[in-house]
Amino acid sequence: MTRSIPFFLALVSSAAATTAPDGDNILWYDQPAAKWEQALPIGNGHLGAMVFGGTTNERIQFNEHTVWTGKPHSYAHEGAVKFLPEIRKLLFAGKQKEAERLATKEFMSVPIRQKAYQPCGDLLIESPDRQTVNHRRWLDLDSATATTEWTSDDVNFRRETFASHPANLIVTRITSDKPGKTSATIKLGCQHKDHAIAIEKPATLVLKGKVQADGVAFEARAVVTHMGGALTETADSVQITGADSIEIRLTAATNVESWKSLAADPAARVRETLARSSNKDHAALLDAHLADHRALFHRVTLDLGRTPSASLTTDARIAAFKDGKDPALAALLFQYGRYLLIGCSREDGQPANLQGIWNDSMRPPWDSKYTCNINTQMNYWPAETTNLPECHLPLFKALAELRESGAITAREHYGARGWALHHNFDLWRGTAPINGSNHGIWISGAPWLSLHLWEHYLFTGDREFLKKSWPVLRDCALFFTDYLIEDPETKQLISGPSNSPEQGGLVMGPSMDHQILRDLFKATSQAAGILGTDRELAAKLDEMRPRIAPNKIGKHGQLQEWMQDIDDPNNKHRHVSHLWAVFPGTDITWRQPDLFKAARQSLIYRGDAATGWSMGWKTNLWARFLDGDHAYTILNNLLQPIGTTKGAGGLYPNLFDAHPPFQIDGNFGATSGIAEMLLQSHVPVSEDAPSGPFLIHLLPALPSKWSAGSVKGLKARGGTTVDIAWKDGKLASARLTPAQSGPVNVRLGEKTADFQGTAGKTLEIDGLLLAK
Ligand code: FUC
Repeated sequence: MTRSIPFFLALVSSAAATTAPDGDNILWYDQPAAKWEQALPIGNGHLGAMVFGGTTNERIQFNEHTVWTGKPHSYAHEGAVKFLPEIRKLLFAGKQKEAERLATKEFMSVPIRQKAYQPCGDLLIESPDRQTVNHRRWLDLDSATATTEWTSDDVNFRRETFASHPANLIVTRITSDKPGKTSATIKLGCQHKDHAIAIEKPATLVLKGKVQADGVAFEARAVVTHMGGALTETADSVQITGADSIEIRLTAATNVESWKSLAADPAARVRETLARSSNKDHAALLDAHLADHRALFHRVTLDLGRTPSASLTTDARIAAFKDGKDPALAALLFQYGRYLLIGCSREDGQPANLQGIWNDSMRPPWDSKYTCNINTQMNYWPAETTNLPECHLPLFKALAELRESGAITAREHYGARGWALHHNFDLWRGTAPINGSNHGIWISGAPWLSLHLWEHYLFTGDREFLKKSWPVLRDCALFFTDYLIEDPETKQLISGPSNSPEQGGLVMGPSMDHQILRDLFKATSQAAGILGTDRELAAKLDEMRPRIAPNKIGKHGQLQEWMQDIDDPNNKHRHVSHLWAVFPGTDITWRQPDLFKAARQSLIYRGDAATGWSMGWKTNLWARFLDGDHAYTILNNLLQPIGTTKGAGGLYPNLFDAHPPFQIDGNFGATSGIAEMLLQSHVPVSEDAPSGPFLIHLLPALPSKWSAGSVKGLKARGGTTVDIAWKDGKLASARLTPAQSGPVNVRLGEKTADFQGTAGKTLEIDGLLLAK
């Protein structure tokens, strides 16, 4: 009970009313969560949980990353390739509907839909039904701990929950400021029909369940310990009365050995996990958790100024954000994205799905799978820029697996070498086109995701990583050397059948595909050079690249979304796919003023209001258009309570982003967007050297609302760590710590300056020096 003294003092000082807990990176509330979107997320990449923060009834809803419907399965449509020439012929002849009909019949995934991510169970903690006062609950992003406090019969209680990555446990501890006053009945619950709950001695709750008879089987175990008091085990609960403190250690596992096998033993896995920590006391578990989390979280700080509004409850802050008096809420949202990525994407875990790792629904929206015509990629946009490259690794592991399953799709659907991925994948690594031919046949899942490997290399300079990833990158490009087809009219190389997500139906030659492929071919050829390998392929890519249909400016001054000049300036569609070239791509930068202007015009036509992730994307785009105030306008629209603007996104009380409904990509899009407003590094110093060095562009899109502030620890391509401070809307100072010795090229406004950098040595630059 060594921690009970500071806890009691803290309570005394705040007992008068519910006041904000200490700290800048806090989400807090004065009511328990009534809905899931009010509960607070914790996670360790394998387990995720939503903490409701009740007093007499606590619910900790938990997930395990591999609890999915379905089982290992290849979704490729055998023999689909026979129909590819006819589908293309129909599209070239302008017979879109016929092409879609034929594709629906002969070209789609078997079955047509992929599988869904599922909830695992509930940890339920009932305390004696007494009157409670002084309730408050919070999530501290700095300690990755969800805490609930309340007073009952003059006893002050505290319940703290964290998800430890090193121990793979969710740990809950209940303490109070008076000895012998802590009592609780602890149970497990589960939504899956096929489940059983039992109690094993000593004081262990066991949940065994199956998603479907021949599919995923899971087991969760919660071990209860207590100091003082008495313990009773019933048929389905563990009861503690009159204790000084109670601790619960929960873990879960499945039979999923890999995407190809269900041979693992969930019972052995959970027992092994619990045994690994059995000799560690609570303090040791907590210390290991804090060290692990903080090693990642502490790398970046952002200060946009703090006002009295920052002490309001988080839901009240969201409601008031539009008043412009709470810049710290934008900083909190930024850090929340980093916190969530640490919580849902850790080495050896599954990548972050549409809801990260958090899901309470048996039928989650879009199956909470991996939609990769924007969403999965957006989840990883902040990984490199906000200094969390390790969190990118689960995606890379999935890519290596998709290379295998996608090779079958490449062969069966396209008669091509390499690998292909359409607009979704699931736990079973489905890669064939799903749902509907008009939007499911979209071919750029693999190249867009493969470019994340290249970006990781650009940021980290890790040559070993590039070497290891080479087969994925190489085979992805290889596919397109077989797949691209000459347009009979223009003689340019075009993509197709494909679509501009998710509108306009099945077409030949959507602009987005070509933009992605130009970046892919450039990256792959560069990577081959760096690794000294596959010279023939690199030469082929260099030869094909200039023949890919170029970006075109249309009659409305817009960047064309398709080969034909058919864009509707009134189209407000959430997808802004043809602007991929500007962000996250590099096909169009400020170095090509005409195309840059046309792309900007297209974004103006699309408007500002949008779904959650679409606003996330637009924030990044306006930052790349070097317009901080417009980026802020979008952020301001995103940072509103859900329901404020009909049909548009916003935030739930727990700061989860709303498509609506909850979809986590918008959170990551917002974090990435704020980083892009403060630092950009995608433009190489010389166009002849696309793999760097890059211009380190300081404060490229600083909004006038953030007149003073500082950011520390952002990353630029080339591996430079960047700290920036600004005042009166102008750079005050910057500290750049390069990872490699060599020139450091800094850009501020339209001025650039070159410095000589030494690896690991910080260069201090003041604003005046650069302004000259
Ligand atoms: C794409 C989007 C939808 C949604 C879904 C998960 O299909 O067009 O808006 O985000 O993914």
